[in-house]
Amino acid sequence: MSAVTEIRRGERSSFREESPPKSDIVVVSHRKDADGITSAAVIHYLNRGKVILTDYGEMVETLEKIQGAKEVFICDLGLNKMTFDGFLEQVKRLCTTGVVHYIDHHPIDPEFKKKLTEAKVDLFHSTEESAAILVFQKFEDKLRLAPKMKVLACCGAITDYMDLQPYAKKLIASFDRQFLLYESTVLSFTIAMIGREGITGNQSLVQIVDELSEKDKLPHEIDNASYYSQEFASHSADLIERAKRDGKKLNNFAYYKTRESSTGNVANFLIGAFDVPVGVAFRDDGPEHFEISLRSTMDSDYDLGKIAGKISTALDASGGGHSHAAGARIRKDQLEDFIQMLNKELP
Ligand SMILES: [Mn+2]
Repeated sequence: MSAVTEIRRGERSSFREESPPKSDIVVVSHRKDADGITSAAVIHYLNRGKVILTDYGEMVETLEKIQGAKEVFICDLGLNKMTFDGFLEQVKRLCTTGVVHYIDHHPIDPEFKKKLTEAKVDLFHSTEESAAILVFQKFEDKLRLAPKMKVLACCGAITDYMDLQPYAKKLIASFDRQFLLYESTVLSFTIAMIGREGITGNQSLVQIVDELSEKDKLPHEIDNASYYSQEFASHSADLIERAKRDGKKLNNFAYYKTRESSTGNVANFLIGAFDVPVGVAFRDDGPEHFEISLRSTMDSDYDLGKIAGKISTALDASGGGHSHAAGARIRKDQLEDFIQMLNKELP
């Protein structure tokens, strides 16, 4: 029996009988990547509330709009010095009417952790696994008979490069690896295409969450997924050429200014095109800012999250992330400084 048939035959857990959506349950998750989308889908599958997708910059504003919720799930949204105070204020407010669950895997300041616990936030945090895997782990008792949700959690881990972590590895080993790689790729390419085409971005991504959870689809069954994947693959092949032609190489990194929404992919292509350990993509974020993605090879010893944090602090900008994948947002006039400082940090 193929992996797909097995999943199709998998029983749905009975507690999730066709109940109407509950508007007092809200899931807020990371918009841009497959880990955030799959985290939201698994929560939505279990609770059928309202789904809101957001990004670090708008996270506090998003929380401000939630009123009177009984349960709020916040997933895959890391915190930093710039966002924490506003975030804490909002979760404290939300805790007066209900329960706030914060499920995340980005590095967190111990002081933030303490303050969230004091505010009675239900904290489920570990840097060891992807957010979708943490969501699955937290609710594993309820998800045992939901193989499609298992697939989604695996997709979150794979697309976040956390598929070799202990829990993810075990979950992934329970399916066919190639099948999971296909599903993950289709999902992340679909998300990238929707971001790129800007088809009322947020709304379409919320629809994807809906298809994956309420409509019980796998990533390859999402409307237009094959078209999106094929288009994105062709587009990626072109992009490798362009990055090679127009990118610039310094000692240990290469960089490129792009209009792509999936700056992470561009950064990865630069690594291969220039044979460097680190790739950096800059993208216009409005008329005054650049959004920056940094990626490194798995065997690189640089901690990009720390480096992005250090440079951003020096530039009074925001930035941070994981050791092999990080991001920052700077003013356009800081571009040269950013490149020079990065060059010093990557000897
Ligand atoms: Mn993540």
